[in-house]
Amino acid sequence: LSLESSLRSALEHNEFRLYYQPKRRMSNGEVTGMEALLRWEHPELGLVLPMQFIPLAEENGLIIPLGRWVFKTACQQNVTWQQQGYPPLTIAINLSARQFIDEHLLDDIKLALKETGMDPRLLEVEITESMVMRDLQQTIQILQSLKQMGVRVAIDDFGTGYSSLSNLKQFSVDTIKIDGSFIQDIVRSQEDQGLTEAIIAVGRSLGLTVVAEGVENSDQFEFLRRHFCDEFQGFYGNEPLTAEDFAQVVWKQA
Ligand code: G
Ligand code: G
Ligand code: MN
Ligand code: NA
Repeated sequence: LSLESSLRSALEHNEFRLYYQPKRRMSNGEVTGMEALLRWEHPELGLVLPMQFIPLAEENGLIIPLGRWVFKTACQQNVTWQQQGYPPLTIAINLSARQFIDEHLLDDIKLALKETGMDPRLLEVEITESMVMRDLQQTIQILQSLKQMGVRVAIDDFGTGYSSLSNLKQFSVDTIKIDGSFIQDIVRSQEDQGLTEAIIAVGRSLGLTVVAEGVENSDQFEFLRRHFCDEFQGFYGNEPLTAEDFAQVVWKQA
């Protein structure tokens, strides 16, 4: 049975899961929010990562109903945690290209917010640089509508695409996330150090929150902290966690 044919029935069979990775403030380690990361619990293959099925889901269109499931599940989890008395944290969801240009995107997000009663200001959507550069006028419209709804916007994998600084200013985004590929060798590579410092400077001058992704060790963390990166995400903080583990690890520790 091919991955593609079992992917089609995975949604009906309730095989998708969301994991939640904390984002932490560099200055004090406080959790500021989380990113929802999709996983497929395949009955035979076990946990399948998005890289193996998102491109397929984009091709066959399943990404649209799957995306709706992600919006709804993430919003519901956010509300549930607050009903359980945990502090309000932002939750970020990833959009892929086909979702971003889908004519029903805004309605789908509005519906998820309405059905769950989630505060829109706690929702952030992550889009990549390459997605925003396709059609600038359309991008500006979509981002303005999200802003009007109160939803935050992050540019994901920042530094790997080609958005110009003037575009970034026009988009009125809230956050840029430095791609993990810059962080990986940051301790040894002067080039990656320079690029990372430049991205942080861009973010600061535009008044954006700058988040470093893929931070795995204390040397990487220290470099970023010394250079005034705002927040970080990565195994050095936490790996992506199930909802149950998130509550245990983040709120109930010591
Ligand atoms: O969790 P992981 O590092 O394997 O994610 C790999 C890629 O999959 C990332 O680029 C991420 O943006 C994407 N991704 C993760 N969850 C979702 C999701 O719910 N929807 C979409 N469209 N992409 C996702
Ligand atoms: O493209 P995007 O940033 O949405 O994807 C984030 C991906 O990075 C997720 O698949 C997540 O599982 C993965 N990830 C999270 N923390 C780390 C880390 O510290 N190191 C590495 N290599 N990957 C990470
Ligand atoms: Mn992301
Ligand atoms: Na990324």
